[in-house]
Amino acid sequence: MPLIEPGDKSLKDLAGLHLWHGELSSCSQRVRITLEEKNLDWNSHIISIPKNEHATPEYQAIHPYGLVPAFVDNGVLLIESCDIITYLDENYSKFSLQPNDTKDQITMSNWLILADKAQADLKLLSHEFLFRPRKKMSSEELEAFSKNHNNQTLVTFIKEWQIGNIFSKEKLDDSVNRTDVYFSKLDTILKNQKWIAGEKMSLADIAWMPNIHRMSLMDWPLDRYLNLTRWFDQVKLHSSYQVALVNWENDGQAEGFRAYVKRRKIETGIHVTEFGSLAKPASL
Ligand SMILES: N[C@@H](CCC(=O)N[C@@H](CS)C(=O)NCC(=O)O)C(=O)O
Repeated sequence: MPLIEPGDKSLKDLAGLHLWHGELSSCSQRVRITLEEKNLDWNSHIISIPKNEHATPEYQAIHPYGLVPAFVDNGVLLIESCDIITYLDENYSKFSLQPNDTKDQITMSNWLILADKAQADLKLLSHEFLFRPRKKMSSEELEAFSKNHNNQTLVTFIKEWQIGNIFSKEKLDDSVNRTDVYFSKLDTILKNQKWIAGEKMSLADIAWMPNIHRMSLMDWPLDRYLNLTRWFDQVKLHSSYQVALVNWENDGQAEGFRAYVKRRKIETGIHVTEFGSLAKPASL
């Protein structure tokens, strides 16, 4: 895992664990869940994405791509959520989140890589099916964001999202299809074991919790995957899911998302189940 040389040199003097994170950010959620599972004390620095706090020069001197999360352990900066949770497990060995068996360890590593790959689809689907009610940026605000944020991939994405009323059907179909493939693969694995990498909860489960949670908010038909649904029910019983993910949502936020998803479907017919493989019956 590459160590990042921070633009903000004062980070090197920070003692303890520090996390720059967004309340709803899935990548932040997996780091918070790991910190909670490992019972570690940490310092919280909220970066509000809706308020574009990730576009400030100060934050971009911490995270070179202006994304959340960023993490500092006693002056050492780390980015990339799956790298951070792996680092935490390797360096804070109490309450290990790794399977004991080598085959299961490989499964865990593979699902961490896939969680990272799934991020672009999670982002597109979340911005389409959940985040549209966020206040639209004025042309001046969009211009300022484009000028201030150094991450051109993010700027292009945000412009496309802000300017249009809906992403292209092709993009939405592709993201739905890839997500459905991941969920179906997880469902198959979970047919014969309790957790993604064996009989013990591991980093692989933590990496995928935010994704399934996010899709449940957008009314993704999780009942198509019976074993994954059973897994999610067992996740919900873990206090780390409640403390580090659900409790960071504002009061009524989940209900607000669900109401929006329902209203949009009634008013416009637009709903995630109208796209890609979800538009077909589960058996086809
Ligand atoms: N691969 C990175 C992805 C980081 C990322 O994309 N973070 C999102 C939140 S989960 C973000 O900062 N988005 C900014 C935005 O949507 O404007 C990781 O796992 O940490």
